[in-house]
Amino acid sequence: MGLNVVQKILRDHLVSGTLTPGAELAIRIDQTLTQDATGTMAYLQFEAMGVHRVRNELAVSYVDHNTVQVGFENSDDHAYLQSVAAHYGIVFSKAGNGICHQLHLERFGVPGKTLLGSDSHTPTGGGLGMIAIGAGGLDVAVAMGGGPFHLTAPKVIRIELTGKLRPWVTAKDAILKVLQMFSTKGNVGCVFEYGGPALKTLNVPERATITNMGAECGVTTSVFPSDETTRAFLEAQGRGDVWREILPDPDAAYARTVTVDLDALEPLAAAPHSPDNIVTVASLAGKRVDQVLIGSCTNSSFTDLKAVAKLLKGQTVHPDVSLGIAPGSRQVLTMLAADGSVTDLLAAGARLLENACGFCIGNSLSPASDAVSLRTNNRNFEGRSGTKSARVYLVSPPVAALAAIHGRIVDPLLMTELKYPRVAMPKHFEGDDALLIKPPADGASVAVVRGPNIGDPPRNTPLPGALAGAATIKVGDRITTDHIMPAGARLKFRSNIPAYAQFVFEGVDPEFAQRAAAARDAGRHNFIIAGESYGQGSSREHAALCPMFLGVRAVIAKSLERIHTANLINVGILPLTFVNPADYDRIAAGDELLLAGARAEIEAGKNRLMLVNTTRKIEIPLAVSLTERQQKIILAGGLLNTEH
Ligand code: MIC
Ligand code: SF4
Repeated sequence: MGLNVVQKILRDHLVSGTLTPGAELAIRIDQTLTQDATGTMAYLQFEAMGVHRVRNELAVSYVDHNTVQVGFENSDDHAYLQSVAAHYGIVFSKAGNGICHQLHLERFGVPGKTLLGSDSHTPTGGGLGMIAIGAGGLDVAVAMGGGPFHLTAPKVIRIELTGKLRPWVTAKDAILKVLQMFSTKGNVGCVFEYGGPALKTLNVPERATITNMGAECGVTTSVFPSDETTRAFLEAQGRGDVWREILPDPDAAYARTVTVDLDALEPLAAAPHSPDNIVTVASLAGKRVDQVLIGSCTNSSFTDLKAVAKLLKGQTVHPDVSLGIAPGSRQVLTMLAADGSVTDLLAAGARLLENACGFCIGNSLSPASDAVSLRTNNRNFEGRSGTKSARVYLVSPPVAALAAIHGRIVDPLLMTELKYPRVAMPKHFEGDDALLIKPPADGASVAVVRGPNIGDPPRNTPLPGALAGAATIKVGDRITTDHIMPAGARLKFRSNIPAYAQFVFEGVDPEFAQRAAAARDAGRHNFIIAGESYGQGSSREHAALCPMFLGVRAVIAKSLERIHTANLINVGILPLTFVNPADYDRIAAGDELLLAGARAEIEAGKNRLMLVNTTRKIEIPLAVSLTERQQKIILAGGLLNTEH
C-alpha cells in the first residue's frame, strides 16, 4: 500500500510508535517557532530545563502579537526574548518584521520538514508541504531541547479539490466551506491532506490560507503536497534550493475522502460568534458595516493585499466605515509600497496598520458597542475583538474591501460591471532580512535580560491521593481558550502568571479567580465542569497554567480539544470526560466532588475513575485516557517535575 503525504513526512521523522491511527507517536522536530505572547513562558520553561543551546535544526522567536507596547511589560518581554535568542542560538524576528506564520512561509519553511510552533496557526506551513503543528510552549521548549513531540497518529482525511475558483471566490471561501462541512468540533486526531486536480490552480499563499484556518476545525494539522507550484514560490523567495517534491503515492489510502468542488463555491462568511457559523455573503447583502479590518496570518499576503489595493484604487472608503489594513510582513509592505499600492490604499482613506497580529488578538481596534466588524482573520469568538457586543463576520479580502467602499456588505457576484482584481504571483519577492537577528555562534556570554514583570514558570505539586473540592465553575459547550484566558488588553501579563491568573474566565464569571484562589488557600481542589469541545482555539498554555495556579486539579468535560488537553497534562491537571455525556446535568456549579482514589487509580493505569458528587450523593463514571508517559506527567504534577 502506498503512502500519503502525511505518512511520508511522519515516517521520515518517526522516533517511536507506529502510524496506526490512534496510537501514540513520537516524531523528531526539525524547526520550531514561538511568538511573543506564548514565547516568554516557553523560553522560561526552556531555561528551567537546563539545556545550554537549542538542539533542533532551526528555532525562530517572532515578536508579532503584542507590539503595541503599552506600559513597560511588553517591551520587557521583547528584551527578554531577544537576549534569550542570542544566548541559546535562536533566530530573533524583531517587532515590525511581521506575523510569524507569514514570515515563516516566506523565509524558513521547507517542504518535508516538521515544524512545531507555540501558536495554533502553525499549520499555515502545511501550505508548503510541511507537517506543521501548533502546541503549548512547554512542548515547543522540549522540541528545542532536542526532545521528540508526542501526538496521536492521525486519521488522514483527503480533501479532494476539483474545478477552479470563479472570480470573486477565494481560498478563504474554500476553507469556510470546509469549516461548514466539518465544524469546529469532533475532528481531534485528524489531519486534512489536500489533493486533486484543482491543486495546480492554487498558489502557496492560497494554500496557506486554507491550512491556516484548518486550525479552526481542531485538526492536528493540514497539508498540501509539495509540487511545481511550491517550487515556484520558493524560487520567487530566493530559496528554490530547499524545494523537494512530496506527492502522495498513487495508491495511497485515506481514512476518508471528501470532495470540494471549487467551481460550485460562492463567497461565504463566518457569522458571529464561531468560524463554523457559515452563511453566504449573498444572504448578508445590505448589512451595514462599521469597521473593516484586512490582515492577520490568514489573509495578509502580497497577493491578498494587492487585490484589495486594486479594488480601492480611485475609490473612497465609506464615511461611516473605519478600514484598517495590516500587511503580513515587511516584505509584503515593501512590495506594496514599491508598486504604488500603499499610495492607492492611503488615497482611498484606509488606515495602514502595523504588520503584526494587532486587531486579530483584540489588543487594538476594538469595535464600538454593537458594531458590525468585517474581518479577514480566522476567529470571531464572542468578545475576542475586545468588544463583547460587537458582531464580527469573517470574510475574504475582496468582500471586505467592497464593504469598506459601500458601507454595506455587497454580493460581489452581482457586481457585474466590476472587474475581478486578479493578481499574478510575483516572479520575485522583494525585501531583506534586516529585522531577522541571527544568534552568535556562541551566545553563552550574552546576559539574559529580565524585567520586573517576568516571573518564574509556576510548578504544580504531585497528584494527591484524593481530589476533593467544589465544581468551582460549570460552563457550556465550545468554551474557547479566549473564554478561559482572555488575551487582548490582558496580554501584557503573559510572563507573570500570578497577575494573569486574576483574569481566568474573566468574561464568563468574573468572580471565578477569587473563588478558586480562596478554595486553593483552604487546601481544597477546584474542578472545572464543561460541555463539548472544551479548550477550542488557541494554543496558549496559560489557559492551563493559570487555572493550575488557582488550584484547579481536574477538568471534567463532554469532550476536550487536542492542544488544550496536552497543555492540561503538561501542568498536571487531570483531563477527564463523562462516560455518559448526560451526566453533565448531574453536577451543578458549587456541588462538592470527590475523586477518592485518584492517584492510586492513575498509578494503576485505570481508564475509568468514579466521581462522587457528595452534594447529591451520586456516583458518576469518568473516562481518563492517558498514555504511560502522560500518566507519569500527571502523577508528578506536570512535565517540568519529570526528568526534563
Ligand atoms: C490566537 O490567534 O488566538 C493566538 C493569539 O495567536 C494564539 C496564541 C496566543 O494565545 O498567544 C494561538 O492561536 O495559539
Ligand atoms: Fe496572530 Fe491572529 Fe494569526 Fe493568532 S490568528 S497568530 S493573533 S494573526
